[in-house]
Amino acid sequence: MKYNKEYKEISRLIDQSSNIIIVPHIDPDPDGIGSSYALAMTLQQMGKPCKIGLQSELMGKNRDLFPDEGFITHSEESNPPYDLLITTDIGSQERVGKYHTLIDKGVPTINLDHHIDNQSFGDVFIVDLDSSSTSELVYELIKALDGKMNQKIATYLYIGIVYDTGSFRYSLTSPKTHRLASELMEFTIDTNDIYDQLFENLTEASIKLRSKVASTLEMFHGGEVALTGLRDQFYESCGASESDANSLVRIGTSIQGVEFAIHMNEKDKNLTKVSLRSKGRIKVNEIAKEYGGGGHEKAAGFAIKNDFDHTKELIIKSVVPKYQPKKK
Ligand SMILES: [Mn+2]
Repeated sequence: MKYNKEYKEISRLIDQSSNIIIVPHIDPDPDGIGSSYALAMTLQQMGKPCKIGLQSELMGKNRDLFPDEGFITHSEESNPPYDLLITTDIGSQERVGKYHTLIDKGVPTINLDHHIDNQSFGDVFIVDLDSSSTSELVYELIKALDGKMNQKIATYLYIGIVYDTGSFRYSLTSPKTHRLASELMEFTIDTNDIYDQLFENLTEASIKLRSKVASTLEMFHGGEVALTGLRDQFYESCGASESDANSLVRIGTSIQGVEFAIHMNEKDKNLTKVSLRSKGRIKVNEIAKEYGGGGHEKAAGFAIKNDFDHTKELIIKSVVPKYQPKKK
């Protein structure tokens, strides 16, 4: 198996621990929470006391999809103290939030993720860029740990996979993703209800945010390249949070004739994230690499340590021209 060494090390850390905390990222999405719920239930079945550490209460669809199973906490403190931290779906370390004090104190840390910008922190990490979701990766970990699958665990993993793959549409959806999903479906999952709750149940804020981002659209190369941007101030004006800001790069890719979509995300005054999507005419991972990022031929990203306007200038001057238009 691909991660045999890591599985062994993870198993050893779990054996040694007596109070585990699992932490998904700030403003967690259904993949972060689903994978955490599935792992927490598995560890509890193995007789390991286990909590899931959140920064705030679950809201909106997350609250509907993830009922209180008794393991949510909002504190990094515990008696006895936590002696193992497992982060799920967290690409960058600052998104560990207040639970980072555990890392600072030297609590052993396992990092399970599939983001291209993962800083590979932690004592053991599985950062699998080919995984459709952290839930897919956690499913394989549960199998490796000889955990027992049940209807609830299967449901939570299925939610994470369906969410992160946009219901099996995005390019990281692999034959393996479908195989796992079919195995999970053997546990009688209400797939239709999950789909509705995830995708037909948008918040007003997310629609407003989408329309704000759509209004930033600029086209280049005769309509083959689309550029959109999410400004930090949009959140406040739309009453939105990061959990409302999903798949915004797809505004560009969904436009007829677009071959190359670029989406900028203003993180703060000195950091702008850039997502790139290609329909195949341009390899976006090669561009991302030039700027210290990474990814796949059709989906990649990087971050620029500069403000939004300067990043936009750079994109228009240096990234857009890399595309060779079909028609001239
Ligand atoms: Mn994810």
